[in-house]
Amino acid sequence: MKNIVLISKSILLIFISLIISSCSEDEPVQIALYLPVANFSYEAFDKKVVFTDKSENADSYYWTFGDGETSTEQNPTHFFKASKRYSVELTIRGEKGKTSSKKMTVDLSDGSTTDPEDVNITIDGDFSDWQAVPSSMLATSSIASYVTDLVALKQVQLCGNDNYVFFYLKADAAKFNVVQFYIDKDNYNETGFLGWYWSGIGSEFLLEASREDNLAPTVMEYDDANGNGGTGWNWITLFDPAAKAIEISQFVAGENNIVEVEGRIIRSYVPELGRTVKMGVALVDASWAASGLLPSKLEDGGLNSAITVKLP
Ligand SMILES: [Ca+2]
Ligand SMILES: [Ca+2]
Repeated sequence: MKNIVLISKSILLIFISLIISSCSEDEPVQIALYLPVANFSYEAFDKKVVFTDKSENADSYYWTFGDGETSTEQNPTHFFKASKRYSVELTIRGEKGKTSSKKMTVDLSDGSTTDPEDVNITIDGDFSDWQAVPSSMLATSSIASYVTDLVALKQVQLCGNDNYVFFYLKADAAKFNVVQFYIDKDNYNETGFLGWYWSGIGSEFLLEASREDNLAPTVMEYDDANGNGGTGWNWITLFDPAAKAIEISQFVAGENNIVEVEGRIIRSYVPELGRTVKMGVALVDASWAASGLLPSKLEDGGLNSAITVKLP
């Protein structure tokens, strides 16, 4: 259908050009040029990646996969050797040799990069909708049985869609005054704050919110220039609680001081989140002592890695 439209447009342009040129012999004939625009998507299955061309006006294709391999197929399937990040580039050539390129990072570092499914959570204090979240999009961390201190945080669940990162918390209300979400936006521990609680997480953002304030958070960005990407505590306040970067349900009270709450972090308040985000959640009690931690430390006391959540 598109081709027919393009052809008829071309015929029309040529026809008009002929009329113009027959009217005035000195005018050059105008011929429309359809410029190439490179684009593609991909789906990864472990280290096998299926690329789908989404370009416009391409006559030929040239792929570089970032591992020294190339292809001239329109829709190549490529097998990578390692589970890491590759910079893949598609260059297309169209009419009159015009070219266009598109570059994308293919991140195989966490083993699954299939296109995420859309998820949604209603912030209503009914937690049954979490069971409908596809397992590939749901990240859950529960307190380990061997944990004897920092026991206030029992469970965290995370998932996200284009607009929100949804969270579920289950905690001991007697020891839960402030929640801290440490967010590694780029899943890259050489940028951001290297916390004391987890390994392999370099947090760019910290959302710190008190229960009395309905979790209205102060959003802080790590000051890389003055913290030097290490463990120096140096954050810049981006938004104060009035910005309402978090919306929550009511706290649902259970037995033994347990409370449950679901909420959503508005993604636009935490800029530049990648599609794979690492997060750690800590609780602080009324005297500002750490009281809860998920993921928990390892059984030997060593640092655990953070929760990894997939976002669209
Ligand atoms: Ca709900
Ligand atoms: Ca980082």
